[in-house]
Amino acid sequence: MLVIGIAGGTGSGKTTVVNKILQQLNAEGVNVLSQDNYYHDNQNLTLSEREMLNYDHPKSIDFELMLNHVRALKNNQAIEQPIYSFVTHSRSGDYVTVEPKNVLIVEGILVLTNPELLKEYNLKVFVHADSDERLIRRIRRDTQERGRDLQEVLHRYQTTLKPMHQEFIEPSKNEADLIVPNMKKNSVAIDFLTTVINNSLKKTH
Ligand code: UZR
Ligand code: MG
Repeated sequence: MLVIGIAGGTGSGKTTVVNKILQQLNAEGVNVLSQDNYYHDNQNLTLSEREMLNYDHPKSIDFELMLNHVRALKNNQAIEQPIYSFVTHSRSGDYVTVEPKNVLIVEGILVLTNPELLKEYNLKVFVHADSDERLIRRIRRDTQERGRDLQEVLHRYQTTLKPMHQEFIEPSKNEADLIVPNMKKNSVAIDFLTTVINNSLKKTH
């Protein structure tokens, strides 16, 4: 199995890059494990307490579970993945069964920050977009899709997202084998990526 880690700041367009890769590869053979489903479950806290938490620090992620799942899939075992809700900031209590496939993409802002997880990847990718671009995208997404208001988004960006980005996410770029620009058209970079993936699939299978 080929395991690919794809990180990048909030609003850098990781999901878009992953979707473009899926379009070019045989999507049947690819699993995507999103960090979004591996936030710690804070059911002991109230909703307003959970809204106050820092979701951009590595400690907010259940890396132990994520690592177990990556290793299980590599050992050809299916996993029960928790489903997480951004609305309630907690696990929904439902699970999806994920069967092992030839390619595993692990995607999320912090997936290149965990030393144990880094050892599991065959290819490490960092998606780059300038911070003003990322802020614009984040404002659009949070106001249009996540029901947050502008003041709330700006406050969170300034007090949490930006410092966490500088402390943890940006330095993890150093771990990357490949930096994919995602400011405008990046079809050449995507072609490189899918070629690398296809070549290593040919080699290992
Ligand atoms: P991307 N996040 C939530 O908003 N709620 C949660 O319960 C868990 C995570 C957000 C988190 C982070 N920040 O910046 C973002 N906040 O998900 C990362 N607030 O996702 O890479 O798609 O931007
Ligand atoms: Mg995303």
